[in-house]
Amino acid sequence: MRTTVGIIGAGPAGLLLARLLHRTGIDCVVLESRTRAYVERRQRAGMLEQGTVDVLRACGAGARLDTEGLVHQGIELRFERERHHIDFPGLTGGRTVTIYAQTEIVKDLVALQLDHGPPLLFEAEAIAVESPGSASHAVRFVRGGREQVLACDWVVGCDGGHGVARAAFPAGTGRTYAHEYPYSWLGILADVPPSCEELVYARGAGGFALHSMRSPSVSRLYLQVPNGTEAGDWPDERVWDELASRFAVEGDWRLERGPVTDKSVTPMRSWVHEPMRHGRLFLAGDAAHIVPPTGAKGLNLAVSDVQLLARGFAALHRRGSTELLDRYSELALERVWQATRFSYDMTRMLHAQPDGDAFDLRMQLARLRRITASRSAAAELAANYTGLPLPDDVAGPPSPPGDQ
Ligand code: FAS
Ligand code: PHB
Repeated sequence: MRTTVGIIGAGPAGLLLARLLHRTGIDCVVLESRTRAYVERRQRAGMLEQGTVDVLRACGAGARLDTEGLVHQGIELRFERERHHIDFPGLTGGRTVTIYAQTEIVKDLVALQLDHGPPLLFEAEAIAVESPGSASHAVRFVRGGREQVLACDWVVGCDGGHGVARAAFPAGTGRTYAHEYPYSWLGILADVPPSCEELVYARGAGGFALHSMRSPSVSRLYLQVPNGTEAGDWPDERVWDELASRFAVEGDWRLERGPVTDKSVTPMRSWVHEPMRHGRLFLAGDAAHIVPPTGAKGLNLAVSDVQLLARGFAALHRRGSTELLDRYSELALERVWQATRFSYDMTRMLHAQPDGDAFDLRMQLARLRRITASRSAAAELAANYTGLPLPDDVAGPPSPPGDQ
């Protein structure tokens, strides 16, 4: 097989990149190791920045998002039994966020691609990226028990936190920065209407809790738990009891309980690989960076990476200019480090530190009080949460040559 851009991974990064390249008239092929059913039901993110909504709409993947997405005007911070609303449009000049599950984004992009997009091969596991520094590449992959080769001019590793693309960086050409958090998240999906209009981030006496949702009838909730926790250690009633105590406030707010349909534990880490390019091999999304989900940045960073990359390929395709591709790693890492910092700050501010003492808690409460009392501090949180704008000259998807 031969193509221009070989893409490894059909998560949000790989699928959106294929969509944007296709609309620009650039050939590509996506290799995905899992089945379609698996990638379409893998529970992950749910909070979309304004910029993510804009690019999905602009590339023709916004129909269901527009009808089923839940647009939110802010979030609630909850601590010391008090409720504090952070008004995003008021603090950012009109920006909002949208709840629309990553599973649904993946379903929308897979359907578009299989309908009239470039090749998307499921159960095709990439095993190696060859000669990343040379003028032409090969991705060796296994499908149907047979080893095959995808020859391509460029390779983009959108293969997540445990992918193979990164391994193709010759020794000494890459460097990683990492921070492990001394706690994890236990997440549940429950068939019960959400007990709040918008997301609630709580620093309860027992630690962090988050009330999110997937639809008017499905709630998504998270609890801070010690590392090493198994989902089986937490029977449903124990989860609901602990959530209720961490969300407890003055007044008559009540946490509605219901059947738990999914329960999983996610470790928390911040991790960045630099650079995000070696020769004709690029990394995008979780293949290059992982953030704790407290700032809701994982999916959104993956989207902004491929927006930058698609613009770079469009400039090469149209004007023969590699200028934007040459700036990709620098521009993407600028955003990655800001999102990594914001996610770190949110995580440190809202989670009980296992080795923490009364002073640590006082520091967290003082930080929360500053944000809920000062317009400028609240505006800083709102700006980061709704998504820092991309540099003007690369904002938005590349416009298609003609509507496709
Ligand atoms: P993905 O990991 O989504 O996709 C990579 C794809 O590459 C996968 O489909 C994988 O099967 C495929 N692949 C891997 N190796 C391959 C190979 N050798 N050959 C072919 N294909 C290969 N973010 C939030 O904002 N909120 C959350 O609540 C949240 N929860 C999360 C929970 C978990 C368990 C994880 C891991 C992440 C979570 N995230 C969350 C972050 C998440 O949303 C990621 O940022 C997002 O999935 C990144 O998208 P991709 O970069 O496309 O990587
Ligand atoms: C989610 O809805 O899954 C979600 C939302 C916001 C976060 C993390 C997860 O910060």
